[in-house]
Amino acid sequence: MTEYFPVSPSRVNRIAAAAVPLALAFCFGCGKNSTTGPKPTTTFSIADIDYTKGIYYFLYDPNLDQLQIDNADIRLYLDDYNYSNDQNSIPGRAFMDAGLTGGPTGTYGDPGASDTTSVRGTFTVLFPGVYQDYEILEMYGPNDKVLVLRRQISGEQALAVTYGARRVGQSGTLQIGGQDKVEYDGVTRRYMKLLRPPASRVQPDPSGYYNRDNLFARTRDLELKDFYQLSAQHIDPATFQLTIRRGVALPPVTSILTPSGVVPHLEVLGLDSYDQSSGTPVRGHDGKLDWAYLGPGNGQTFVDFTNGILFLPDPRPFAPRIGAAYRATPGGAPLFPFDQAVSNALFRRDSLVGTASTANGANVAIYDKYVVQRGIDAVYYIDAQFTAAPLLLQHSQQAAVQR
Ligand SMILES: [Ca+2]
Ligand SMILES: [Ca+2]
Repeated sequence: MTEYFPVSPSRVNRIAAAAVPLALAFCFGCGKNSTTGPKPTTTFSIADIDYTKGIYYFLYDPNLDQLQIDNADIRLYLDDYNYSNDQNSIPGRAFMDAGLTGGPTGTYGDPGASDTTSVRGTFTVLFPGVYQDYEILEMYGPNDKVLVLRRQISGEQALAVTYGARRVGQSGTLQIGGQDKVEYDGVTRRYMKLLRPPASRVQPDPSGYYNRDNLFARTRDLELKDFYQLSAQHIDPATFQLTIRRGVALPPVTSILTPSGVVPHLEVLGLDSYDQSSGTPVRGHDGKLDWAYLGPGNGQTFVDFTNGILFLPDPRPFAPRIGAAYRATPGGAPLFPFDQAVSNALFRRDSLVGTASTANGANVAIYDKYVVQRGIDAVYYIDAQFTAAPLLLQHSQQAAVQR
């Protein structure tokens, strides 16, 4: 069983604010009938290991800090590891945080104030906007903002950011990075907060797993691991069905038998926290996908039907960092208070916190193993069934054939 532990009042308020009763932004079954004739039903499966990588990032680690940031104060920088396009780039030094962002005072580069673990590079500013380089999402509420990049980053590329912020519960403002400092070699570098270091800087421990004792490995928590691409666009919501299965057995294993009854994986993964059978969402479970995100107001559903993207609210849906195993001392504070608060808000009767061989076994490997092997490490599968508009690529292929 998932354990529920008290979190600090500020954390409770933080998540409670995000979990306001869910506006019925989208109505399943209310879709207009297609006027272009029946479309074929697609069945799509994706393994737990195939979460989207290199696209979604927090602006700071919500397990370590809590900041209010105006979007207008954000400056995002990319070192694309390509020297041929550096005409409009600047030298930069990006620092990671082991605790509070930029230390207590938001100061980078001072060993007495914050960690000096950092990477130097040649950075180009990225621009916000629907047709630009990135956008800001708020599925975890207005404080814990999420960056979505237009282009995936990988390999030796580095992502960094500067912003003004207010630390929740404190007065005054912080300037996180943005200072230009002349360094030991005479080069003036802009100090930044590191969001993603070059891959070669993030090394596993001898067991083959990433370990938070490696400071660069901590930056891995800035990348979200709970988005999945459904390889479809313009999905018809009225046709959308989702199940989550363990393994490849027949009949498929889509639930967990617990002392309190059968708990579908849909609820275990945090996608069924409301009973909507009466038309008004109430806390509980109806065995059906909830309509909206945990987050408020923005009208986003768990499924972005237009772009074919599934969001699972738990930061590590297939191995949540919650409960007794993730507290420093028995009964003590959670090591990952944000993860715990999200889980508490999900209200699920069980979650994947067990050892690998148990019915609610966690799959830690997909998040922390250095070399993930599909045949060994994929355990859970997301199965979606829907009708959708043909992808643009298919259109162009058909057009080519017709010519
Ligand atoms: Ca470059
Ligand atoms: Ca539901």
